Order: sequence, then C-alpha cells, then structure tokens
Amino acid sequence: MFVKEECAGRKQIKGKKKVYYISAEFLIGKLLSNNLINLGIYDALKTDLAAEGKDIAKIEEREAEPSLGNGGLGRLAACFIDSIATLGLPGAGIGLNYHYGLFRQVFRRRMQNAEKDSWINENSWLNKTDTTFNVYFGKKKVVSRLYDIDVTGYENGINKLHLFDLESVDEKLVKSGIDFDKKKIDKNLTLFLYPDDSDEAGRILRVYQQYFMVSSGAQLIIKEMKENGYDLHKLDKHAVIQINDTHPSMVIPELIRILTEEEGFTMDEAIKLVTKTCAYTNHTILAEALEKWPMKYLKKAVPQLIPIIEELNYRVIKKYPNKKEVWIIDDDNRVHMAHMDIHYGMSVNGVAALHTEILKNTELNAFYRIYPKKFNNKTNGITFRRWLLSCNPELAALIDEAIGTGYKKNAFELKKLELFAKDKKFLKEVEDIKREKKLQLCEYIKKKEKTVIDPDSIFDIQIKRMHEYKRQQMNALYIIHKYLEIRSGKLPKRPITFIFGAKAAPAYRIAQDIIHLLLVLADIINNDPKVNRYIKVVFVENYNVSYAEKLIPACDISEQISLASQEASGTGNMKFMLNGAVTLGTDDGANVEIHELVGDDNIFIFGKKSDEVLKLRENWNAKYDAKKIYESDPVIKEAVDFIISKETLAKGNKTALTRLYNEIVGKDWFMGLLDLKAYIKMKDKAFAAYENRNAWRRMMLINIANAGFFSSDRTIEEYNRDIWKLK
Ligand code: 26W
Repeated sequence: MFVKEECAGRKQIKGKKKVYYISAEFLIGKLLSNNLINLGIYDALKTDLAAEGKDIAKIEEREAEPSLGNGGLGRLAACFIDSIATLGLPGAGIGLNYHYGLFRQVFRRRMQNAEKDSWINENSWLNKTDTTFNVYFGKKKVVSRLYDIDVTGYENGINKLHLFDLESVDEKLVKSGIDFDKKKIDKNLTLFLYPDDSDEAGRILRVYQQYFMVSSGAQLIIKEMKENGYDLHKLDKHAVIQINDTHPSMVIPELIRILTEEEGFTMDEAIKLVTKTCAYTNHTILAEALEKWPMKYLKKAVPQLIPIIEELNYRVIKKYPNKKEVWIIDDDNRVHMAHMDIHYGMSVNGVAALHTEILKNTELNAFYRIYPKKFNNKTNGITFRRWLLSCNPELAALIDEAIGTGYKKNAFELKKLELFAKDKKFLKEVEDIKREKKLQLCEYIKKKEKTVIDPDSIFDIQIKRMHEYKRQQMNALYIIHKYLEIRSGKLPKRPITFIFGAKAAPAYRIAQDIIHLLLVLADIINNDPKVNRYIKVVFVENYNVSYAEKLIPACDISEQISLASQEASGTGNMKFMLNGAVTLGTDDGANVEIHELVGDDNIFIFGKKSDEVLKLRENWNAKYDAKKIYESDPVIKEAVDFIISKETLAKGNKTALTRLYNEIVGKDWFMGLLDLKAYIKMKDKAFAAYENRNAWRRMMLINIANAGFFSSDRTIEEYNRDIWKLK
C-alpha cells in the first residue's frame, strides 16, 4: 500500500504526443522491488524494515505474480513500458486484465497440468477507475472497466498500464483446470490469456477478446484526445499506437469506424489519419502465428467492422490488382491481420537484425517491395533494472565499485569493464558472485523442487516457452547421449546440472510430450546412483518471471539452440549475457548480434545457418529425411531409440513417448537431428572450456561488458527516434 501511495504522489509524465503500446500480453512480474528501485527508495526501505526485524525479500515472496503474459512478447512489453517511463516519455500500455492469466503449471505423473493462476487480491497493484466503455459485438453490448497499474520510471516520473476488464466477468465459469464455456462471451472475455484454441469456439473467442481490447483502447485514446482539447483531425500529432504483434490489429478498422461513424470523418480522411497513427511490430516468421481470421468469425463477432475491412481490402485490390499475395482478404475468405497492419500503418519493424532481413527478403518481401521505407529493425532489449539491479545486486555492486553508477542510465558504459579483462583479482570476484548466485539458486530449488543440486557442477540452463523450434527436444537427446556415455564409463570432468523451465500451450500436444520426456529423464537420471553424481536434470515447475530472476544470475551456460531463422530475437539470451553466462547457440535471432559483440572467443556457436535452413525449407519434403539421418549415425540412433526404451517406458507414458519418437524419426520439422552432432560437439567443447577457469572468467566479463547494447532504454530510444517522435 505504501508503495502504491508513493507512486500516486509522483509526477505523471505529460507531453504533447503520447505512445500507446497495445499488447495482448504484459508479463510484468512482481512489482514491489522493481518499483522501489525505480522510486529510488529500495535500499532505505530495506534498511528500515531490517531495523524492525523484517526482511524485504520475504514481503516480495508473498506478492502474487500477475500472469498476464505467455513469453517473450509479453515480457518485452513489460520492459518497454519500464524504459518509456525511465526515458521520461509520455506513454501508456493498453491490455486486458486476465483474472487467471495464462495458467499455473502443475506436474502430475510427469505431465504438465494447467490450472487457473489466480493473482488478483486486495494487495494487487490494480487501481480500479470509474472509467467504463460500452463495447458492442453486433447488437450485443458488454461493459469494459478500466483498471490502472502505475509504471514507475527509474529516477523519473510515472506512466500507466491500462488493463481493461469485462465488468460482467464471472470467475465461477471455471470449474476444474482451465476449462470454461467458451461461448459465454459476456462472462469470459477476461478470464484467460490465449484460451485453448483447438476448437472453433476457442478460436473465435480470441477474436472477441481482441476486439474487446482494441475497442476499449480506441475509446480511451479518443477520450484522452478530447480531454486535452486536441483536434481529432490531428490525432497523429498527439498519439502513436504501437501494435504489438497481430493480436491488436483490429484497432485500425475500429478507429476508422469511430472516426467515420461517430466523429463525422470521411472514409478517406479517417484512413489517412489512422495510417499515420499506427505502427506494427512483427515478432515471428512462424506461419501459424501470423493470424488469419476466417471472415465468418469476424462476421459473427464484429459485424460492424466488416464493411470497413472490406473497404480497406478493396482499396488494396484497386492499387495492386495483380499482387494477390498482398491483399487483406484471401481466396479462402480469411482476413490476414498483418497485411492490414502493413498497408494501414506507417511502420513495420522486426525485433532483431536477422529477423528484419528475413521479413524483408522472404515472409513480407512483397510488402517490402511496395513500402521499402516502412520497414525498419528495432533489436529487442531488456530492462536492466529488473534483470541486473534487482535480480543481481551483488554483481551491480561490483560494477558500481569498478566503473561507477553511470551505466544505470547509460548502459553502454558497461564497456568500461573491459579495462579489467586482465585484472585477476577482479575476474575472481566476478566468479565469486556467480558462485554466490548459484548457491542461492541451490537453496531456492531445494525448497521449491525438493531437489538437491551441486553448486560446483556446471549450470546449463534452458528456460523459455516450450516449442519445437526452440528445440528443447534436441537438448533432451544430448542428455540421453551423455547418460549412455556415463553408463558405458565415459565420465565428464565435472558434474553438470541441466535445468529446464517451460510452459507448453494447452493445445500443443508435442510440446507437452517433450516436457514429459524431460521429466522422465530427470526421474531416471537423478535416481541412478551410478549417474547422478555426474549429471542431474531439473525441470522447475511453473516457470515464471520470479523464477527467471533466480535462475538467470546463476547460469553458466545459456542454451539458445533454436533452428536458425526461427527465433525472431530471443530476450532470455540478453538477460543471461548481462549476468555473465556464456551462450551456447545457433546463429539465430539476437544471438547473431551477441556473437558480433563478444567475438568468436566468447561464445559457442554451432549448427546450420539461417540461409541454409531457409533453402532447405523451400522443398523440405524432398530434401529432408529424418529417418535417413537417424539410421546413418549410431550415436543419433542410440539416443533417439532411448525415448522408447524399456527403461523409459517403465517410467513414462507409452503413448506420449511413442508419439514423440515418431515425430522425431518421421518428421523432425525443426531439424533437431540435422544439428545434433554439431550440438554434441560444441556442447562438449563448452564443458571442456569451463575447466580453464581464468579463460572462463574472462569470457564472463566480456559478455557482461558488451551487454549494454541490449538495454531496452536503447531500443526505446530507437523506437522514439525513428517511429514515435514523441520529443
Ligand atoms: C498463442 C498464439 C501466439 C503465437 C505467437 C501468441 C504469441 C505469439 C508471439 C509471436 C510469440 C512471441 O512471444 N514471440 C517472441 O517475441 C519475442 C519478443 O519480440 C522474441 O524475442 C521471440 O523471438 C519471439 O518468439
């Protein structure tokens, strides 16, 4: 409460032009420490509480973590609103107030179970406002209530995160697990983020949720324009809307609808104005994530938008009659949301240099040819307040001592740490802090997972959403290979602890099977006395932001092994680098820029390059034969066969393991077998390199010193310079 009042007392950031960052997800994590650091009162409060015998960490432990996000895209949005406020830029987040978030992950019989993740209580950071809006689905009206969360800037003012809630939301709809009646949209819109979309009701519910968000957001923006006495015809002078992935795309037709139907604009005026006001960020080249809604879904949910979407499409057809690939509505009568964002927004950005090149050259090439000036790159960033100052105060204190505190406002100053690259004493202190963080993680995992791990083992960590393109399955094959080697007497020089954290989407079957395999391997390995003193596997339950803050500072090797070209950027890779972990990865996403910054000697890169992968993809079925790779190499065959060995089947679910085995041998869409040997070789090389402690300490230092580029303050400076132009 004290901090809430403190925030309320701080100055609201104001300005002539404001950015509205609209996103389906805001993975904001716990806010107590973050707010205290940003308000500049963390240390003072910690001391005061200690004087009363209270521990600030205990208080934060009790804070419920809002689970308003799924992964990188949602965490990026949270880092961005922190940096927008830190830079003193007028801005606001716009999102939904999901009562049960994504879901709480519970392991039962070594399988993921999803439960509702309740986080709203009287101590939550939500401030209920008396602002409500009517939202119409055709004739059906629901009421949207605005809740605000204060967003503190580091030593700066306050902005707001606006979360809209369905006034008539009914939590009783959720019986067991995360199931609920997907059709009762006047009761369910703000229950869950990304509800199961394996059936049509689930898919159309996404459309209802998205429109609920964008209609509420558009009405709020118009309301603020009027309250400030601004001329709506100058909307683009006072507001810029950043559309985070395609989920908020309907804000474009919705704004046009409001301006033409309620504010007297002509269609031409409205289209021109909205196009100058909106900008689109793409976060993935995976086809399944580029949303294409069947027109019948939109006709059912938002009939009032249909004439506008058809008008927008008509104008595209008129202009590009022979370029069907850029039309908004395709031959199957599906509406391509990204196409609408690109035609009727003024900027399209990717989230890492390689990603943006791939968008321009393949995925969105037809659009790049039409609008070359709209395309730009904005390599992602992370807030150093949470991902260094808050989660690793020990390292922050060492850096303060070495180069002063300037890096807290200008992260590029971290580069000065390279002055200590030959300072044995300093390098030893960097290693001592890593060990301290590893000890803290050992304690935390013993408490949370009831598992004892060895702080002198190498902590090899892969924490991220469970997805085949991130290739946790390839990591599992490495672990099997290692297990079989140890069983045959080939022992690693130093024990290794493989740590995983990941949630799989409820509808994503194979991702759940990969979780199952890893949990079965953990059971086999950790209980095998001949093996468990050399390797251990820990799969933490309900991985979330708070868990990440414990895992990241303790990591030795950061696993970033996605199939090259598939990971738009990654942001965990940046957090690990900033905390002195060394990356083992493919030249994918932001790994490419990490590689450029730290140089070949301070990173372990392996695997097919993105251009090779994209070439293979061209006629993949003819060119890629997983079975052939599997049969041609005994090391690979032995590891893959283990998935359905009697030992594994004794502990695991036959159906799930067989399905996964068949997927790998029969398909292997993300080419884990193709890169497996190179992965084994490079991973063994990294483990061997770990034994050269002086060299490893230096690698840690070089990674920390070159992480400044990945501050989200730099990213937001670029968004503001090139797209928002707030001041
Ligand atoms: C469930 C439907 C769905 C599909 C895709 C929801 C969300 C998505 C996003 C595109 C997934 C996502 O979070 N993308 C990640 O965005 C991060 C921030 O830019 C990048 O760092 C990651 O590479 C990208 O996968």
